[in-house]
Amino acid sequence: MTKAGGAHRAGFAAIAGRPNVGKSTLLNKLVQQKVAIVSPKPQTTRSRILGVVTRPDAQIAFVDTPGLHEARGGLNARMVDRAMRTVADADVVLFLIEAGPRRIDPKVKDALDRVKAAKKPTVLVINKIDLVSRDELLPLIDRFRKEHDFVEIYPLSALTGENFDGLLDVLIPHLPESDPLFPPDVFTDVPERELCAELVREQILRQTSQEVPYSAAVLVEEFDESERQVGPRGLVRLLATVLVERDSQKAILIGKGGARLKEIGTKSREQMERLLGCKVFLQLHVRVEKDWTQTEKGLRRAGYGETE
Ligand SMILES: Nc1nc2c(ncn2[C@@H]2O[C@H](COP(=O)(O)OP(=O)(O)OP(=O)(O)O)[C@@H](O)[C@H]2O)c(=O)[nH]1
Ligand SMILES: [Mg+2]
Repeated sequence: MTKAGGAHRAGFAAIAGRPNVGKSTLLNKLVQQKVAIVSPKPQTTRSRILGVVTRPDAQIAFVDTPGLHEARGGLNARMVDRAMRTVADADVVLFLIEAGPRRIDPKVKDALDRVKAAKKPTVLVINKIDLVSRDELLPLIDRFRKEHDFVEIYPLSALTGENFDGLLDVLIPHLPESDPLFPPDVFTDVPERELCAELVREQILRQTSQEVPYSAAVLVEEFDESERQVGPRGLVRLLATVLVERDSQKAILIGKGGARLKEIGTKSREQMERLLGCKVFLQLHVRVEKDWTQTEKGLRRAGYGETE
């Protein structure tokens, strides 16, 4: 079914920008599901995460990306590389910034320069407008208008939903005429076990500090659905390993008498139960994989290999 007279449109929209500006929050708001983890720390997202929005007249496959930052090799370089590849493959790009000072941070300008080089129709989304007054917003819009020929400048708050409703209508005209790319009930291509691994990583980001979150990866070793059914009697058994880079990080993660790991397990299990719609039995182990963020072998072991 299409709008009277209009053809159906479908395509990919990349969500790009500096770390921590709210890209994953926006994706979850668009899809009305928690497909991407969110935390107050930068560099939360490490891979491309698809979230599909289906309407009668259009289907938009949004792709959340890791924040664009000055990466020096290893995992960080891989993250930025993935973000840029997603931008290169997109039909339209949402370049996200946070509402804030009128002066443009050189790091934001660097990130914008990379996106501009992809030569895609780009919407500037100014997020977090709940944190600023209208008087602060207008000069910012003027300032960014001089930086690039954006197809639109769109201020909103992904957190409160302020001014969110018209965003899809801004994007759809930039998608090609096409039949839907995904069945109407599909909202992501990330497998459930990956989503569960990310929920553990989210708790690590929230419950540890300094370098620990950046040295941790989560691997689901077993995902046993043999007792799965919807409701309180269903059960999924999950065995996950947290990789860290050093013994000292392992000790921090486990905590006194295992308290930290227990709390990470409890919180992520609650989230998994919400996601899967049944009970979850979660076992978490911690293993040291020395300097895994820095070597190709380590990245592969942690699930961030070249082709993954
Ligand atoms: N006040 C306010 N906070 C927001 C808004 N959107 C996101 N946040 C907060 O900003 C922080 C970062 O959000 P994320 O969605 O993880 O940011 P991201 O751009 O995906 O970050 P990376 O994955 O690290 O690149 C979190 O604490 C969010 O709750 C918003 O509209 N208003
Ligand atoms: Mg993110």
